[in-house]
Amino acid sequence: MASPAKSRALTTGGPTTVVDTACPLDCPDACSLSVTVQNRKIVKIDGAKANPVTDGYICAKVRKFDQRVYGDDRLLYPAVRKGRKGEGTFKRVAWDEALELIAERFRRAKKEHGGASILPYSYGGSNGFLTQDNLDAQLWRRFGTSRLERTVCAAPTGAANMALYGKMPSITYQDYPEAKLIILWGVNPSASGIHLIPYIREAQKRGAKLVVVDPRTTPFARSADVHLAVRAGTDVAVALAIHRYLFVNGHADEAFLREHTHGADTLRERADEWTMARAADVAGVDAGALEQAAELYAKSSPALVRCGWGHERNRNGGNSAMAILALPAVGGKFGVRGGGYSMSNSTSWGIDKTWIATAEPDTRAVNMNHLGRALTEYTDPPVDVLFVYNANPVATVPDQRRILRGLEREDLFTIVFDQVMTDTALYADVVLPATTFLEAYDFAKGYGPISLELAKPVIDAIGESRPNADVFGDLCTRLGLLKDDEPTGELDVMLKILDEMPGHVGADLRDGVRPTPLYGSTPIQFVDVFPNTPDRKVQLFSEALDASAPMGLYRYQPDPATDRHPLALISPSSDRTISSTLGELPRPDVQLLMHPDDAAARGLDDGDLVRIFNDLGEVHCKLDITAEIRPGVVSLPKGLWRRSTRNNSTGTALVPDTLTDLGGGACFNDARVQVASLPSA
Ligand SMILES: Nc1nc2c(c(=O)[nH]1)N[C@H]1C(S)=C(S)[C@@H](COP(=O)(O)OP(=O)(O)OC[C@H]3O[C@@H](n4cnc5c(=O)[nH]c(N)nc54)[C@H](O)[C@@H]3O)O[C@H]1N2
Ligand SMILES: Nc1nc2c(c(=O)[nH]1)N[C@H]1C(S)=C(S)[C@@H](COP(=O)(O)OP(=O)(O)OC[C@H]3O[C@@H](n4cnc5c(=O)[nH]c(N)nc54)[C@H](O)[C@@H]3O)O[C@H]1N2
Ligand code: SF4
Ligand SMILES: [Mo]
Repeated sequence: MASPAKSRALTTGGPTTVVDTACPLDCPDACSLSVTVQNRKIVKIDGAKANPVTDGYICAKVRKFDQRVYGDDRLLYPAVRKGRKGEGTFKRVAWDEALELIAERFRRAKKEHGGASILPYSYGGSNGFLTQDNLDAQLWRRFGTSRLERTVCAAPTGAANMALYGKMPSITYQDYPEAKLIILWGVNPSASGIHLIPYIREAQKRGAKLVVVDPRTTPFARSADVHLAVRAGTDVAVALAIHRYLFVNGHADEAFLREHTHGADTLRERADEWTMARAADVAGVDAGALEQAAELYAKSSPALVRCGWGHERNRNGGNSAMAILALPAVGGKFGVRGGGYSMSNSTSWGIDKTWIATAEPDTRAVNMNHLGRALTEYTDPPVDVLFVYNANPVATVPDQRRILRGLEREDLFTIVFDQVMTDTALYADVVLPATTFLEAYDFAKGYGPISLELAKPVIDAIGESRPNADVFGDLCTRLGLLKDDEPTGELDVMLKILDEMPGHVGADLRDGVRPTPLYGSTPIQFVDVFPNTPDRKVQLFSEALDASAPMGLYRYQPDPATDRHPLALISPSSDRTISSTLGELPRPDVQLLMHPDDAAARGLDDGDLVRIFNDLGEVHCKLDITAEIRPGVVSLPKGLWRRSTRNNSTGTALVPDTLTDLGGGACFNDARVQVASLPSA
């Protein structure tokens, strides 16, 4: 059995060492890091030059990651609940006792209601191949627990990319300077992937035009040639109007459509209703500006569209991604460096997880966006045991109040395995302390560039924290789920993964910390890489998807706003957290961004305390009145912890748990709210 004290490659050789590693957090960049350690303590976290894309500099968030490593919220020991659920009082116990208790509850749940009454809950955006989907997967699969559909992010864009192109690798950061036109669609690299900034600036310096589609005036929107400040959730109309423009004005690449695509006629028909005037009206933008964007797209080559995630987080998210990603096929933009589409390359390594030996059983599947529902309503079987790791759902998943009601259930046994005492961990029956990426190994995935790097421990594990593979290996062993020759912990799993990586990748990673490109150079779409569809053609239409979307493919579902709740609340990435990670650190007052017209209509002043509310919940915070957000839309940062507002409630408390049209994704930006001044107490 793996022991917590397992020896690992440590920083030795004098009181000050500089250790190279990489950042695995959920950010497309995957920076190489250089960490200074003095007397076994981290004193500085900085960028390293090993990764040419991240070029030696890092974000302010990770510079202060040591505040998480050594912070007051860090979990140091396993512990079991003493007080009420949510109160946060725990009693320290030994690992052995905690894991025995968990194993016992697993056995009991299986006996009473079957394995599916156990719900494992993880997203793992900030986790590489070593801290997710190996021994944890073995545990869930072999014990026969419920399955989890990981849909909180990228499900709609992923479904669209899969349907159209079979997830063909997309344009990487390095090729942006080749583009003559860049469209940033629902993406804000200034917060969410800062190493893309210099590549876009370089393209602009070389004369590229820039179009930004975003309800907010992001830093790039300020320097854009066209900024379409759309109403949240209307992108499908805007993209279809551009398609119509291409078709009607003879700019569609008919030869490419004939040779390389199926279904263009249906797309053409469905786009036809979206005249510039109609789309502009629905999206709340100027028809002239929309036409200018379409014309720029028609006439520029190489033209690159970056399909972000901001436009996917609503009822139309799947169709929005379909229409955006279909643009380069209709416009004939592939086949040149810098032309085509650019999005997450998180599946572009061509790595199938051969190290997971057991196939997924056919047990009940739970959509992770329905956690609250699962905990409060599911009966066949009920959720008796919830095991949360690599996620903080109280802060990050729709319908916060319902999730809290579920977590308060006395008959629910909740395990939270995390680095810090998160909003979710406060409700645990057992908390288990996890190592951070500075205390364990992982493979950091660059999904902007396509790279893999080895993240390695730079200090000893803090307290009694342990890496995921050790803990899941230990649980598997206790439950008798592993065969004699199978890996049981972090180091042997790492070696196994290295062995099973394809081609040169494993060898390169063994060599140490440096980004491993998976292609000879950065791939050009339709030259180096092609759709991974059965006949290598683009599937612009699919009957099956058409039947699965509530109103069909390339269709727009109207805005859910009502007279009582007329404002769209969005919650994009901020420069303070990665999702909710680092949200425990002190921060200035949280502010709701609101346009001056909306504030005036409500008699609100800058700095006022306000309540943001709908039928699901309410949030109290300060108001920031700014023309940087369009009228009708208000914004709170994503990933807030409950303590960071005035009433212990955050943006997700206002988010319905409805699902996107394709992919079953979260509709964070379909929150419709009203805002009023908060009467002072
Ligand atoms: N600093 C930081 N970096 C991060 C993260 C983080 O939390 N913090 N998270 C990481 C993760 S998990 C992800 S998925 C990515 C996300 O990175 P992005 O793709 O940048 O996604 P978001 O931050 O959700 O939103 C991007 C933009 O979409 C806009 N937007 C909102 N609704 C709409 C809409 O309906 N249409 C359009 N066109 N735009 C809209 C927002 O105003 C915002 O400027 O970033 C990653 N990087
Ligand atoms: N309102 C709103 N909410 C959103 C979004 C939005 O746009 N608006 N966007 C969503 C998006 S894009 C995403 S990706 C999700 C992400 O949501 P989550 O998956 O919940 O991501 P995090 O909040 O980063 O939480 C990850 C947790 O895993 C822990 N952790 C990290 N590494 C390890 C490890 O090795 N072992 C263990 N045991 N634990 C570890 C961290 O400490 C952290 O508490 O949030 C979503 N939430
Ligand atoms: S979060 Fe992104 S920018 Fe920051 S260090 Fe990690 S990879 Fe680099
Ligand atoms: Mo995400």
